[in-house]
Amino acid sequence: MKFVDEATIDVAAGNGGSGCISFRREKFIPFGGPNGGDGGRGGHVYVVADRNINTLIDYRYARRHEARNGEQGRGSDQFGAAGPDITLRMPVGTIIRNFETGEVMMELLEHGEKRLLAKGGDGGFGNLHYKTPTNRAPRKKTPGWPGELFKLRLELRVLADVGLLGMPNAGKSTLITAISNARPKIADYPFTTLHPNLGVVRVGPEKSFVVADIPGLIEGASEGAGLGHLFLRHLQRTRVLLHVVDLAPFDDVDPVKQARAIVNELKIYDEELYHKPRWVVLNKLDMIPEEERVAKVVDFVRRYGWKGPVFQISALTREGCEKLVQTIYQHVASMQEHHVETDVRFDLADSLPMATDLLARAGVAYDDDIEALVKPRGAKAKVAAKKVAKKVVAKKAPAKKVAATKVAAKKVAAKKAAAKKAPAKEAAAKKAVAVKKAAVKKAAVKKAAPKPVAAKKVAVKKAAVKKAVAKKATAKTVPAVKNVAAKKVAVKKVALKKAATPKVAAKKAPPRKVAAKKAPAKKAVAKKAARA
Ligand SMILES: Nc1nc2c(ncn2[C@@H]2O[C@H](COP(=O)(O)OP(=O)(O)OP(=O)(O)O)[C@@H](O)[C@H]2O)c(=O)[nH]1
Ligand SMILES: [Mg+2]
Repeated sequence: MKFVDEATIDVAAGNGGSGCISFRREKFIPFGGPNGGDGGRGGHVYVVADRNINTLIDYRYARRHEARNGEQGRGSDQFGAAGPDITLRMPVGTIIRNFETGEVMMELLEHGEKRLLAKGGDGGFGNLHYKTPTNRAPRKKTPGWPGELFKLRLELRVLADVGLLGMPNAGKSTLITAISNARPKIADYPFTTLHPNLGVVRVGPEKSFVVADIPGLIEGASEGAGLGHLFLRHLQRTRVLLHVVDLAPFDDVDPVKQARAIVNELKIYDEELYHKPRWVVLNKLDMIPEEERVAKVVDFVRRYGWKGPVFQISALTREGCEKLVQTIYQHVASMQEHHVETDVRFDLADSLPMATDLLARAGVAYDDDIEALVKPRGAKAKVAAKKVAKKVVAKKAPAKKVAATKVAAKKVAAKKAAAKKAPAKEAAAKKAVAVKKAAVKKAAVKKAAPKPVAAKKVAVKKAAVKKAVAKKATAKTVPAVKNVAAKKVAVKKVALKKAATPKVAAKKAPPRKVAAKKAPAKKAVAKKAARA
């Protein structure tokens, strides 16, 4: 049967029947009272989870589901009958959302779970209802209330304990066939599996768990490559993901690269899924000569930078499958018992074959640089990659430092020369003004020197210029000063030079040192100016 995991339907509960206006009319009974009955309630729409259904295909074709209206009330005290309810059967694991708002109305998680989806409207009141001692012949009735009406989006997420994840042809279907009662199609071409398959793995009497096999995932799935990434939703309710990796691919592609591509897709699709406990299952070991196996596994783990559980199996020969099944059951059962979503990768690591132990036994260390460079794309990964890139560039750094110090030295010399010119200008000015300028310079130097960051420097420059201008404005009030405009320009230039030079120098040399060197020089200049 065709597997459909999405559908949009309309459901409409029945409207209530309206009440009736009627009076008792019988021979020899004059002025018989009111006897109009109430209307009946409209039918409800229920939904029930059924484990025997595993697709939403019925809802692709039958899109509108309406319950009948309630009957109208009649005379002779007859109340209308309620409309019959209808029940929609849906697979366990269906999520029902409001189509307009996207809000989740309910999730069906257990077989037999019955929920009210749309409530039928109540029936209206007949005139019998309005009979009172003062109004013995009421001519009043009410119409029935309308039933609820929804447009719904149905989404099926299969319920399984374990999800299989991997590239096409990794051997997922072969693995589920080896360990469970599922018999999906297996073939040596990609995308053999086109929809999820569930398999029950029987570990012992009354001991079992469910595995979900989904279509293969390829790089770019989030952009629609292959079958896209929408099937990943079926892994969202699993407790553990088994990442099946083909260790002996036909086309000699790098399994590490493929594994990373899959994990990257997982991260793009859903961060929560990415953080779900994930075990690496290295498959097709029968294809590798026995003497090369350990080396190949160790190489994969080292380059992949994997530190979690790793299993080595051959789904075809069923080698290693029994151990895998037992370990999965152990962990799934412990999770069910404690009702906690523990991180099986690390918290219950004692009984798991961890990659770290594997490498420790082989005496091989993780290659951190490779790990950082090839980790899934993302903000953190980029930072890590940059760090590695810095390490590589670090070899060339000493040469740059030498060049930077040379440039810094040149700039210091230029500053000194500028400083010499500055006192000359100041000497021409009056003493009081010179003292003020020196004070302005010091203030500018203080603000420019201690801030190492380029952005801060720009701010400092502006602040220095502003302060210098402000001080000049105050200087206008000093009566002794003539040529105030010319002096202000000179002050500005000096302030700008001082603010500007530390920035350039700071880029190439440690900023604090440079600033420290410049500060005394500026003070000396200021002193000279004061003396002059
Ligand atoms: N030698 C060997 N071949 C294997 C093993 N597991 C799977 N294969 C073969 O690999 C091919 C692909 O296996 P499938 O189980 O269909 O792979 P899949 O991951 O389900 O692939 P898709 O459904 O396309 O995503 C088949 O020809 C299998 O016989 C294994 O352990 N050893
Ligand atoms: Mg398959």
